[in-house]
Amino acid sequence: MEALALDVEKVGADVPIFSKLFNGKTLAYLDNAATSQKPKQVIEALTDFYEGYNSNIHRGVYEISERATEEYERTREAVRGFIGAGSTEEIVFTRNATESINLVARTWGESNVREGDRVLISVLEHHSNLVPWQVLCQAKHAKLEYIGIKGDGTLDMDDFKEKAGGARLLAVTQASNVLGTIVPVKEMARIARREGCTVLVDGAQSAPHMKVDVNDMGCDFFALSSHKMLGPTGVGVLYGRKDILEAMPPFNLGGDMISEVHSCSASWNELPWKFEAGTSNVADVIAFYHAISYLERMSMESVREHEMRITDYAMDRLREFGGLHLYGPADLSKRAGIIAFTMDDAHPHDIAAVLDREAVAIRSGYHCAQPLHESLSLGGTARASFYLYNTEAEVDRLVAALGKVREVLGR
Ligand code: C6P
Repeated sequence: MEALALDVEKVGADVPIFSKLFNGKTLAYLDNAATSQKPKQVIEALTDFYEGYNSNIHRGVYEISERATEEYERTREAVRGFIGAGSTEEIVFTRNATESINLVARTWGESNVREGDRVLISVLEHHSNLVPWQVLCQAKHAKLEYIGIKGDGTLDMDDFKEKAGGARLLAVTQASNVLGTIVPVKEMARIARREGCTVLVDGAQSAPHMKVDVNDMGCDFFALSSHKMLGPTGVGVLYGRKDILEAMPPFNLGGDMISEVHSCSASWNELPWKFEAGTSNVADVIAFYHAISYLERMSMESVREHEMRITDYAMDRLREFGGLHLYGPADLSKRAGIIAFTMDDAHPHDIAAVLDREAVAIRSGYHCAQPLHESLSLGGTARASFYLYNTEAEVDRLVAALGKVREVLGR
């Protein structure tokens, strides 16, 4: 498919929520790390499904069910291409990235992590790539170890290299949802796998924003969420290398994931359906196809370039504003479009609440990464995060609204 030049205005016009008014103003939506807004192509696909061919999949031999099955499986093929996987057998639909990671912890982890093993994660991790491993390690009497970060917010590769030898699993994010740090997962996977360590990459904050190629990256597992990349909520993806998925026991048990069931025994369906028990989130998976097509039409390279430009502009404007502490790498090539910051004597929730009055949406708090905040001795941060539809004018609105925070809080 020929990529279109990224026309930010046109993308904005495709997203219906941007034509609504909030407090009499259009929305400056800067909370894209939490979830993205949806273009009409995705919203219309949901309506088309429910109005035109709503049915269950993999079961009916009538027209609308066959169409639903075809479109559901078409999304799987689109995801495969989007992340560079070798086969659709390696693409499992889940509810979100969190469930993808839990699936690995509860199946692969249950059968592969043993007493005394070491599981390696980083200080950057979101709770979704931390708590499942914490609980698994506690149950198995294994050791959870953290790779540290350096003063500039980048991962401490020396620390990683020291800890990689003999670890059972490396589970690491490709992009931090707080510092924006882009982690060199390809280099890490090469080192870890040479040491016989299995590698899981949390792609929740990378897949929506940059070109991802799981084969080139060399990971064993990769997790993402549709809702952060223009798609609907309720759809996640787990990529797993075929030989590993084949050896893993199923996660949930029930309809669709079985091959045969007798009163005292059952056998499992082929990949990837072995991991998709019960009625799937058919409509949302089908609509996710339109999100992927949309991103591919723009090209992930231009999405990344645009976000680097906006982030650069925002960092400059926020530095000029003064009195803010910005966290994460200054080097844009090592940073996703996420800026966490604090303002002296202003609680991050108060900042977000004042910004909301100006219809500027940001997130505040721990962002589900409390250990990271604790390691930085921070009680929370305010966070602006960008996507392909954000403009410099919206960054200007963020800065102007921060001026209001100063006025309101008397700083
Ligand atoms: N971070 C944020 O505001 P789910 O909720 O399963 O779609 O994604 C979980 C997840 C996993 N890893 C990383 C790096 C993430 O950033 C997230 C979600 C959102 O930062 C919601 S807490």
